[in-house]
Formats: sequence, structure tokens, C-alpha cells
Amino acid sequence: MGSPMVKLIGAFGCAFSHRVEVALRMKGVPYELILEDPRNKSELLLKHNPIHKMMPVLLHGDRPAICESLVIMEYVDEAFTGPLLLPTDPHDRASARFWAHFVDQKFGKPFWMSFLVYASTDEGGGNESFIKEAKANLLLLEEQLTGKKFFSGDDIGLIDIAAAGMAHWLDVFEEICGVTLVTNEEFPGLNCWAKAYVEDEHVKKCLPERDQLVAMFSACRDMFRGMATTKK
Ligand SMILES: N[C@@H](CCC(=O)N[C@@H](CS)C(=O)NCC(=O)O)C(=O)O
Repeated sequence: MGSPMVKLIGAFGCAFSHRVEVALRMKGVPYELILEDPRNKSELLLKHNPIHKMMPVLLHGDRPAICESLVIMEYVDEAFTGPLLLPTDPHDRASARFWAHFVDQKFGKPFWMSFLVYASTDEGGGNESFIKEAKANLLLLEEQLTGKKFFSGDDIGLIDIAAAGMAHWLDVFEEICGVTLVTNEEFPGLNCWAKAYVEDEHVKKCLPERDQLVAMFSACRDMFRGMATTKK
């Protein structure tokens, strides 16, 4: 058998690469995963994503590469048969795109910054504004899950995959920073959703090992703490 027509340039522990892997697995598309070292980017990555120089990048046959995880997921949805990631109704499609973009553009920064600030100080002080904003955004997502198993309904779709960081990565960040941001009391829907997401058969097969994530992000935390101490 020849090499797969689809190649994914990704990185270990990268939630954006995970998005593309889940999309491909849901469609049953075989792919070759090429793992990059984000600190030492290859010529292959720079050639195919010269603008952002980021993973993931999708190569399909001989056509030019496709970059940006949300764009790649939509491409995979349209280019291959199988379960749909986006609904068919135009209004529902627009709404799904809106929330997937919300996760990237409004939700992500304060959410992950809350941990970054915790990670860079032993006390975790000074991050109240990020936490406040992160919790307000979490509440908006919690509301979106009312009466539903997944953001898209009964099955995993674009928003769920876009929000995967909150399902598998969150718990690792909470452990290494010693905080619980998304408590079961405050966000029961999101906690149920996260459990259901990581239990999915396609998702499970491409989740990075938890221990390896803990080791990787603990090293980042120590680096930030070191930088914060040097600045004092
Ligand atoms: N908006 C991009 C973000 C991708 C991204 O942040 N990728 C990280 C790896 S998880 C990366 O390439 N980092 C290297 C860098 O920032 O130079 C997407 O959705 O694809």
C-alpha cells in the first residue's frame, strides 16, 4: 500500500492538531501524522505554512497545503464523506461557526492566561481579571449545553472538537497549577460534556497521553516560574 494521500503536520500535545486528527478519524480518512518540534521548525512546515509557521497543516494529494485548524476541519468536512461536523441547515451552520470562533477568539486567551499567571507565580495572585473573564465565558458555553450532551446535540461536531482543550488539557493544567477553574458545582454541563467527549471512540484514539502532557506542561510551568523569579 502506498503512503496515505493525507498528511498532517502536527505537534505532540497540541490541541489544535488534535482537532484535525478527530475530524479525519470521524470521516475514516487514513492519514500520516508528521510530528514537528515547535522549537525547531522543519523546512517542511515553513514551506507549507510560510505565513503563520504554525501547526497543524494539512496536505491532501498534490494541492497546496491547508492551514489553521478551524479551516482544516471545515475542509475535511466538505472533502470527505462520513458523519458531518457542521449541520446542514445554513442558520445552524452559521451558529456552529460562531461558537467555534468564540472558543478561539474570545474564550481561549483569558482561559489559558488564568493558568499562565498561576504558573508564573507560586501564589497565583494578580490573575483575577483573567479568571473573571474566563468564568463569564465559561458560563456562556455552559448555557449552550443546556439540555444537550454535546454542543451540536447528540453527536460530536465542530464546536465540541474546537473546545477539546477544555476536555482533556484542562484537567492537566488544573493539576500542575493546583487550581480548579471549572468546578462541577459551577459548571455541571461542561464537566459532563468533557467526560462524554474524551470517551468517544474516535477522540480516544488521538488524545495525547496524560502523563506526557503533565511532564510537558510542568516543564513550561517551571520555566515561567523561573522567568517570574528572575524579573523580581
Ligand atoms: N490558530 C492556529 C493556532 C495553532 C497553534 O497555536 N499551534 C501551535 C502548536 S499547538 C504552534 O504552531 N506553535 C508554534 C508557534 O507558535 O510558533 C490554528 O488554529 O491552527
